[in-house]
Amino acid sequence: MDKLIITACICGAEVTKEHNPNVPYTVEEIVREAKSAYDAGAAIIHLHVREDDGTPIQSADRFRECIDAIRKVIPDVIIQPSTGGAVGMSNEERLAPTTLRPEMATLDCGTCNFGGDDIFVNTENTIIEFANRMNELGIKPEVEVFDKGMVDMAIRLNKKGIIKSPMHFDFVMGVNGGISGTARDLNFMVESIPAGSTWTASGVGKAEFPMVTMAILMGGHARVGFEDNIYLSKGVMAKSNGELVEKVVRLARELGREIATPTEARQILGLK
Ligand code: KMH
Ligand code: ZN
Repeated sequence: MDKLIITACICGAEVTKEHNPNVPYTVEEIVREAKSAYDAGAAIIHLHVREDDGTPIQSADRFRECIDAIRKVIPDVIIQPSTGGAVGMSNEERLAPTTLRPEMATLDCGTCNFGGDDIFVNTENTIIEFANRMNELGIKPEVEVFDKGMVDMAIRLNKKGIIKSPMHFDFVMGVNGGISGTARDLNFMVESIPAGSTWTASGVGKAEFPMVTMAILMGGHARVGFEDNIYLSKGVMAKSNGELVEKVVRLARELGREIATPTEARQILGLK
C-alpha cells in the first residue's frame, strides 16, 4: 500500500468563527493553520481564502497573498486551491486561482443540494470548461465528488480525454444533499472508479473520522480539516487543524500505515 497522503482543508467557505473560533480568516491565521496541519503530517493544503471579516473570496490576489505567505513558512507543502469557492460564485470568479498555476486544484464534478436553499452548481459545460483550463495550465485536478453520479460524469469526461488519466478522486461523504457518510457508500464509490485511479476520503461532521479510518484500511488517502468538521471527538472542539491531522496520524500508525511527505505525495499523485 502507498504511504498515506493527508490533505488538510483548513478553512472552507461555509464554516465560521461562530462555529469554532479557530477557523482562519486572515492571511496570518491561514498560515498558522496551514503550518499546524503540515507540522502534524499533512502533505496537501486544500485552500479556500477569506476577506479579513471572514467573507469567502476567490480573487487571484488574495490567493497569491496567502500562498506566498504559506510558502515562506512551509516551502515544500502542496497547495491545492479550491475552484469550488462558495455557493453562488460565478465560474470566472471560481477559476481565478488557476491563473497562479498551482500544482493541483479541485474539479467539482456535479451539481448538488448544499443545505437549506443552497445549490452548488456544476453543469457539464462548467466541468468541461474547468477541466480544459486545468489541462492548458498543467494543473492536476482533484476530482471532487459528492454523489455517485459525479463519479460517472468524471468517467465519461475521462473517456473523452477531457479529464486525464490517472484520475485522483476526493469522495466528499455526508454532504447534506450528497451521498451519506457510511461504510457501505464509501465502498460503493471506491468500487466505481477506474483501476489505476487514486482516491481520498473525507466526511462531513461526525462522518470525518469513520471515512478516514476506512481510507487508511482500504489504501485510499485522507482529508480532514475545519472545512469538513470542527470537532476532535464528540463535543470536543478542535483547537487547530493540526489536532485533526494528529488524530489521523495516530489512527494510521495504529493501523500500520505510514504517512507520505509532500515529496512522496507528489510521486504518488504524479505531480511534476
Ligand atoms: N464550498 C463548496 C460550495 C471545492 O473546494 O472544490 C465547494 C467546495 C468544493 O468547497
Ligand atoms: Zn473546498
